[in-house]
Amino acid sequence: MTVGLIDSGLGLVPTAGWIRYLQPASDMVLALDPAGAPWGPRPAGFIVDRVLACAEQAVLHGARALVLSCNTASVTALEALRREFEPAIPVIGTVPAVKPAAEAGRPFAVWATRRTTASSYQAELLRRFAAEQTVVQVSCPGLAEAVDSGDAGAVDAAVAEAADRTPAHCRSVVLGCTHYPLVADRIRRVLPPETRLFDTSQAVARQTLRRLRNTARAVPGGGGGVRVLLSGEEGALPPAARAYPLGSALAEGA
Ligand code: DGN
Repeated sequence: MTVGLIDSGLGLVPTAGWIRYLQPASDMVLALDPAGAPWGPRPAGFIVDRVLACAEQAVLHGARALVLSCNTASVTALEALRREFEPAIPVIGTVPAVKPAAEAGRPFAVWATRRTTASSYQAELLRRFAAEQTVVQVSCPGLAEAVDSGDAGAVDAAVAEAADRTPAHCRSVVLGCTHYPLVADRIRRVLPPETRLFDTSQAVARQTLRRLRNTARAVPGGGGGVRVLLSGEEGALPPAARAYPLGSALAEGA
């Protein structure tokens, strides 16, 4: 059974890593959109088109479940993706880990792209789960792009800027963009040591495997293969690909 994961860039790596860890035999198709990245600053229609194009390619290459491994795209294009592919192909979205952070009972900040922090989806998520909490939204312009680029200086600058705008009373930070867990160590360095970080990569991987088990046509097993699909003529992987777990699989699959 092949899982298709979709993101503009390396944000799909943490969830792909968890899927591989939890079920090593899963085959995966990773559909990246380097020609359209970054999605964060783009208009909604653009994001919907790119997500649907990535999904189509992933399905053509055998995906029998689709994970939209991007918060920006999930708050923008999840409905369109579901309309197009469900119920034949289950679609799993990714939204910031507001619920577990709120349940931890400490004031928290949500770091994400501006499109995510400004979305009505996010507003509703906060209203439902964090009404009694002190929540601060911090948009992090340029951070996802910096992660893809592998430029540590650019990552540190964007992280420092976000940390400056995070009030001291926030004792947890939700990493509300799938790229950010890849630089969690650099983020930890600039936050007070007791700060808890939340992200959804493990939960989304578990949910994906659950959905697959519940799909009547699910066939267990596979060879644990990874296939990488890249948009654009050149089809270039984000420069930082090799720096991360699964990066060598990404490089071999490309
Ligand atoms: N990884 C995406 C997210 O979770 O919001 C951001 C991708 C981008 O292109 N900015």
